[in-house]
Amino acid sequence: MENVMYDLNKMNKKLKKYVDEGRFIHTQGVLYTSACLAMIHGENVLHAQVAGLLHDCAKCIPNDKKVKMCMKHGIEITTSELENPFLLHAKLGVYVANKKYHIEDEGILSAIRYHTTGRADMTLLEKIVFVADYIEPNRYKAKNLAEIRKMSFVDLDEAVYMILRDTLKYLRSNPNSIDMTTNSAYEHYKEIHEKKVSNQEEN
Ligand code: DGI
Ligand code: FE
Ligand code: FE
Repeated sequence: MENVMYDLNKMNKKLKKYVDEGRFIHTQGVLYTSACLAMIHGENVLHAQVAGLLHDCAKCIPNDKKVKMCMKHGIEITTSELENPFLLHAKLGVYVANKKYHIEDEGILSAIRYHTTGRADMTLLEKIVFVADYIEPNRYKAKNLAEIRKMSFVDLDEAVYMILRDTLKYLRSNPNSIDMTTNSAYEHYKEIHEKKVSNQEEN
């Protein structure tokens, strides 16, 4: 599917109608940041732009409608998703990107699917969108942002580790809300981080 052409301009115009202004500005930031990360880490730049642009395409659907749409279209809802229906915008984003924006590429769809929780052993495109979502220029609230931004262009796995570590720290006040996928993603990237640290200590 390498040769499929995507009309970013057309998708942009459509997306603008379905998300609020702040979300639209954020998705532009994720599109450009994903493109930059794709350039430096060797991913298909257009695929990174499409995934970045559409990653939050289901974000502005009201939460009760998110749940209803998932039930209607046979999308499984976990306990933590039922408690925090905003999490469903990732799974529902796959459905909307496929049905409304005609995206069929599995790599782009899985980058949308895992952009919120991450997962263990992500593909390069999944990691790029996951990281771009966190570091894009319009974000300003997260801790350690300058350090994580710099790391994203040096060691992507380490940047994923730092983001998951800080996200779980932030979510710690309500541990029941943490999705299993987020936890297993953290365990995976923590292990990679720790191996790196012990290798450095040996040398
Ligand atoms: O949609 P965005 O706001 O651009 O970003 P996102 O889809 O990455 O969502 C970010 C929020 O998701 C952030 O507040 C942390 C939260 N999050 C990530 N993993 C989990 C989670 N929230 C809960 N409750 N459980 C999780 O496992
Ligand atoms: Fe999101
Ligand atoms: Fe986002």
